[in-house]
Amino acid sequence: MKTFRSPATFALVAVLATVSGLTLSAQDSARVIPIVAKKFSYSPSEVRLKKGETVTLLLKTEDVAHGLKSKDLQLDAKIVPGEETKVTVTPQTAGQFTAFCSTFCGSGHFGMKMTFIVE
Ligand SMILES: [Cu+2]
Repeated sequence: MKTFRSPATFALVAVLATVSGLTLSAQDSARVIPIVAKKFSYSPSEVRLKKGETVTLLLKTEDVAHGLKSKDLQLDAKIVPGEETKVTVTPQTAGQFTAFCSTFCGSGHFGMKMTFIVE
């Protein structure tokens, strides 16, 4: 179909092939879901996942240190002010799971939770 007429064209195609290869590998990496913690809730408060799909949770806090823990999802993260915490989750079971704050953060701490729905 296409013929390479000059070495320059060939070099350009080679570069483009390399760049698209990099793009492909970036697309292979996990879907990123940002979650912001703030006394005493998470935003969003509900996240939908797919069974077997690996996702990266990008966790941030707007105030004090929090945590995010769910035994069912094998999730146990610390969320520290001024930092982004990345955790990878691959749900193995469909269902609805609650994740709790695992770092004491004040009067509402024990009610601080969010829901993961695995489809
Ligand atoms: Cu807390």
